Formats: sequence, structure tokens, C-alpha cells
Amino acid sequence: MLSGARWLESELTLLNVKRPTVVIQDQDNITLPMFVVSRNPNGPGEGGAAVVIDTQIMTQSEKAEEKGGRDLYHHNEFVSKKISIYRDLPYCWTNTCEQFVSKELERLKLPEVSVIIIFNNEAWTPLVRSVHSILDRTPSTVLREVILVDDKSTLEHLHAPLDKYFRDYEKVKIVRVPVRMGLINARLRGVEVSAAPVLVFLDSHIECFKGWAESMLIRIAQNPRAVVFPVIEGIDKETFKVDCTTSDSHYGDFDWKNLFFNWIKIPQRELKRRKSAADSYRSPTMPGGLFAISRQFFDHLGAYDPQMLFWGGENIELSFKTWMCNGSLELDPCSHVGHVFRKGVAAVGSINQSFRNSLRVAEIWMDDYKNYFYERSRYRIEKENIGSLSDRQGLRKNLGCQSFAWYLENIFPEKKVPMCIIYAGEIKNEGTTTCLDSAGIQSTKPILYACFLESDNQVWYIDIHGQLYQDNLFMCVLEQKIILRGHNCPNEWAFKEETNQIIHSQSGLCLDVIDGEVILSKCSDVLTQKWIVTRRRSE
Ligand code: UD2
Ligand code: MN
Repeated sequence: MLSGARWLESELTLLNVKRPTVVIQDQDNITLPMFVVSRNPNGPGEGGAAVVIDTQIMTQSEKAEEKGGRDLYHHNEFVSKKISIYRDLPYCWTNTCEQFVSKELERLKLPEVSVIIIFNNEAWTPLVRSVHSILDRTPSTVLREVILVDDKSTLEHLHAPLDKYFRDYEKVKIVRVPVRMGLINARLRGVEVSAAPVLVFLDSHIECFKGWAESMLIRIAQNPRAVVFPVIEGIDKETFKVDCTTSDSHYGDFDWKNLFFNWIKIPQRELKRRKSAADSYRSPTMPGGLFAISRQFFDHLGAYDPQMLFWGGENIELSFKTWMCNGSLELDPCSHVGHVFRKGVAAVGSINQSFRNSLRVAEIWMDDYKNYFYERSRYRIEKENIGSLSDRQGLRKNLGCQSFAWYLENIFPEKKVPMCIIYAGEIKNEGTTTCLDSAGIQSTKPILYACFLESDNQVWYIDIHGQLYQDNLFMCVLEQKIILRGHNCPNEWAFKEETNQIIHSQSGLCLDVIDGEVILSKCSDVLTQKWIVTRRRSE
């Protein structure tokens, strides 16, 4: 296989002279976009290799084309266009997975699946490549159909050209919706027109690895209440490099401030529970874009909440209710699917829109625990606009689901619930009139920043155990320096109400600000050692 770099020298000129692409134009006068159809094992990007184009030898118009594609799609469509829509990917089953699947296939009959892909204004090549990776790598006896739901795209290539391209593919169906529905309702439309007993939802910029479907379907055949998601391999948005080196060491978490999905290291408890490396992990939540579920169980759970709009929140709703209503949410280490993670696309529905969906999840599924979420994000609460809840609350009641406390205790005992909190909210420095700020999840030390009521980075808790923290970020002292880190440091701090000082318990030093830096210094009555905090309502 040629690496991206070698392809550079050998094939770029060729591409410039005569591209290995097809342009289908016949009587109907519908022109398809350019794309590569070769099955050449040495072609660019084959085997999941990176494609890096040397900008030195790109023409001005190629550069403009590259920029245009990136602006429009938030990935490098110029590169994707150089890669065959049939490109091959590495084989990534371990021996254990291979044995697990072949043993189970001897005794089980796999159910048929309808694959549902929704899209809005996606680029041509990733979408078409997604579909080919499914057609090529799913046993044909199992694949009933691939349903493409167009969520009212405005880009021309997604209309007549797409219809024309898939016209002769018996299993591919294209469905159009009359108005932009958002991903949740577009998926529901896909479910409506689908027929197989198992539903698989995928994004429209994915590539399935060989064997991606079998192991997920085995788990559903074994337990129809299992909701299964694959290991997601990142397809690089610039080079389209993809391999199967993502370890299955992380599964699903959620945060208290938005109820958004996060990855978290799988705890020892769960690692020990599994007997074989092919066993699935019982994950508290899932990312939501790629998963398999029995149609019957999906219907039983009330499908998606149709009042959730655009993007976000639906994955957490489905995660919570799967566990709370007697199902099982599993990460399948034997199933691998690639996905282009892009930045900046979620803006379609805006953060407020996703937050509104999260509010619905909180009201319907979280009982009194919703208050931790509200407190964490209390500046953004606008509960008037979240729509009627009675149908969904009725659904939960009819299903006789477990409480959210049960979920935390039994499925997610590691989840830190912001309990036993004495103070919650911003921590304002009197001397500088700025606020203590975590500067984001990646940061390793706190900063001071203009108090900004809407900033999640400025909401802190101080609990009865002497901890000062935000979600999974704890303020600790290491060698006299103040740091932020992902694990806790109990008995570190005490807030002295008489003097408004935050005292480091071990050294007796006070939290102070000097030259804009958060530091520890000898306690005195200077204003920079005085902090205004908010006492929380008693629990
Ligand atoms: C993740 C999920 C995504 C969804 C989302 C939360 C993965 C890999 N992806 O974000 O599936 O659960 O979190 O809601 O777990 N789309 C529409 N109409 C819209 C907006 C999006 O059809 O109004 C399509 C879009 O073209 C794409 C899919 O929905 O095929 C998911 O959107 P995304 O790729 O922007 O979401 P992603 O991967 O950032
Ligand atoms: Mn996506």
C-alpha cells in the first residue's frame, strides 16, 4: 500500500492530467459530482492511509477548491474526493472477536437490519462512501435496506444526482422530508418507512469496518433489550486517515452542566465483570450517532422524544431510559465504525437548542437529580420554552421504569453527584473583582477572569469534604502550586465565613491573587484574599 506521502509524488500529477474519476452524464442531463471509483489497492487513502496533499504543487484553483470544501463541510472534502468511494480498510478483529462471532453464528440466526442514515447538506463523497462501506461489509442476508433520510438539504448534489446515483441499488432508499426536522425527527421518519426487526442508526460520514454488524446483531439476538454501539474510530477530517487502534478503554459519561455525552475511562468494576475480551461493556451512556437496537424495544421505550428539536440530548435520553426501563446499553469491542468528527457543525441547532433538549431529559427522567443540573447551569435556565412534558412523563409512568437514583447506584456508581455542597456558584475575588475560572476542561491551573455570569467555567462547588471543584475538575495543591486535575483531593480547602478566606487546610495558607495569578500566601487581611461565594440551599 502506498502511503499518502508516496502517492503525492507518484499520483498527483496523474490526478492533474487525468483523474481516475467518473463523470456520468447521459440523456437525463443530470451530472454527478466528481469522485473516484477505483478498486486499486495502491490508490490514495487505501487501507485507511492518510492523504496529504503538498500545497507546494497545488494550483491556485485547487487551493480555492480545498478551502471552499472545508468551509462548507468542516472537513477536507478536497482530500476525500481523491479517495475511492470503495476504499478498503484494515481488518481489525482480534482472534477473540473472530472466535466469539464464529461460535455464536453456529447457533444463532442473525436478525435482518434496516440501516437509517439521516443527512443535511453533507458532502458527496463521505455520504456515498458511507453507503458503500455498508453495502460491501454487511452480510447481504442480513442487510434488508439502507434508508437515507434527507433532512431538507439545500445542496443540489443531494437531490437529482443522489437519486440518480442510487437508482439501481435495490437496497438503497431515499426519503425526503418536507421541512427541516432536525436529526431526531428525521430519524423517526426513517424508522417509519423501515421494515427490518433491527434498526441501525449511522451518521452520514462514516465507514464500516469488516465485521462491524455481526457482533452487534449477535448481542441483540442474545438479548433483545440490548442497545449496542460500536467502537468509534476517528476518521481524520483533514487526511481521512482511519485505522482501528482506538482502544476500548473508555465508555459513556455525561456532564452535569449540559447533560452532554463524554468519554470516561472504564472502571475496574466493569473490567472485572467481563469474562472475555469479546464481552461487551455495560456503558452508562452512548454517543448516539451509531448504534443498533431492536425495533420492538425502541418502540417499547417510546422511540425518540419528537419534541426534541435539531441536535443533541436524544442520545442521553435513550441511554437513561434504556437502563431505567429494563434494558442494557453496551459498547461492543468487536464492532468498529469510522466517523469523521467535525467541529463547528453542531451550530445548526445552536447550543441553546441542544440545551433545551437536555432540559426535557432532566424533567422527564432525572427526578430530583435534575436540580444538580439546574444548579450547575442555572444562568441558562429558561424552562418556559421546553414544550409539553405530559406525554413523555406518562410514557415513563406506564413503562414502570426505575428511578434515576437506581440508575446512579446500580449502573453508574462512580458518577460523582455534586452532593454535600455548602457553596455553589461563582467565586469572586474582592481585591481584583474578577472571578475564579477553570479556563476549560483541558486546563491545568485556574485563572482569574472577568466575572461572566454565563460562563460554565466559573461555577464551582465547595463541599463538606473540603473539595473545591467543577464537574470532573478538582482544584488541588501540588508542591505549593495550585493545579486543576481530574481526580479529587479531599480535605484540601476550608472556607472561613468570618473573613471570607479560602484556606488550604494542610499548610494553613490562604488563596490569594498576585500579579493576576492564583497562588497561596500567608493569611492576612488584604482584599485579594477575600472571596465572595454563594451558600447553597441546605440539602
Ligand atoms: C453526535 C452523534 C450524532 C448525534 C449527536 C447528538 C456520533 C458519532 N454522532 O454528534 O449522531 O447523536 O451527537 O444529537 O455519536 N443532521 C440532520 N439534521 C440536522 C442536524 C444533523 O440530518 O438538523 C444529520 C447530520 O447530517 C449527520 C447526523 O445528523 O448525518 C449527525 O449530526 P453530526 O454529525 O453533526 O453530529 P455529531 O457527529 O457531531
Ligand atoms: Mn457525525
